[in-house]
Amino acid sequence: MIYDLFLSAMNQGNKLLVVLLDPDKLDGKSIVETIDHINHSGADFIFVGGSIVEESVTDELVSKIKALTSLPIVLFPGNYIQITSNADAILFLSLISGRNPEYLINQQVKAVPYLNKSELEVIPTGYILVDGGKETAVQKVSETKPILAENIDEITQTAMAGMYMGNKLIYLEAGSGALNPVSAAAIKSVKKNLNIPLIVGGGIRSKADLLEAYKNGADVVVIGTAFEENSNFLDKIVKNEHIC
Ligand code: 1GP
Repeated sequence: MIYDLFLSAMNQGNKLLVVLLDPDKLDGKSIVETIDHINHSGADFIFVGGSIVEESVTDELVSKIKALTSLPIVLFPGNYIQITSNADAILFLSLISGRNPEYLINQQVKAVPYLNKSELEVIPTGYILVDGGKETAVQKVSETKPILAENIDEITQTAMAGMYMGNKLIYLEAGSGALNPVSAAAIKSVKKNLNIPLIVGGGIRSKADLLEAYKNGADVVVIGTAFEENSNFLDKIVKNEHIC
């Protein structure tokens, strides 16, 4: 099971690296070359998803990726129509930093017929958008406000509420292409209060950012934009260098 990989990594202090592929941003890029880079990057998972992607695009893309890698493929959908049974698992997201019922329960209900037709492993995930210095796609599409970066208590309490509601992962998100990643203080405070794995993503653009997120308590770090802009970005990141 995919979730067990997250859990046992957390329990063993093993840090995990995820490359996020947004089907919307892959236009014109060679999938073969992209996946080849990922296969050699030390990444542990591939997440696929984006805020504005159409149904058939994800389905086709995931099939292609599957043929090119043995890494687990996890859906990170911006919308239920992106659900495809070709992947291994799905982050079943609730946007718990927001107050829009569409992304707290309605999308989830609409997802069920798709999930019923698939064998996807469903991983309940509390998704928390923190202000990363600019308006991001998630914010626009979900019509929700991120939590202000300095509101560490609110971020922490939201993460804990997400855990108490039964989520198995918490995803602290500054938004794709964020100017500022989630702060050290926020990651540390959330980590201290959680007993489930913590994913951190958004605006992580250097090896120093990555190591910093791990050091502060991220169990899993997601890299999207930095890899999209430079597919060599992860080449020098060796697995055992992850842990500080
Ligand atoms: C976005 O957390 C991911 O949902 C990755 O963000 O594209 O900024 O790396 P970046």
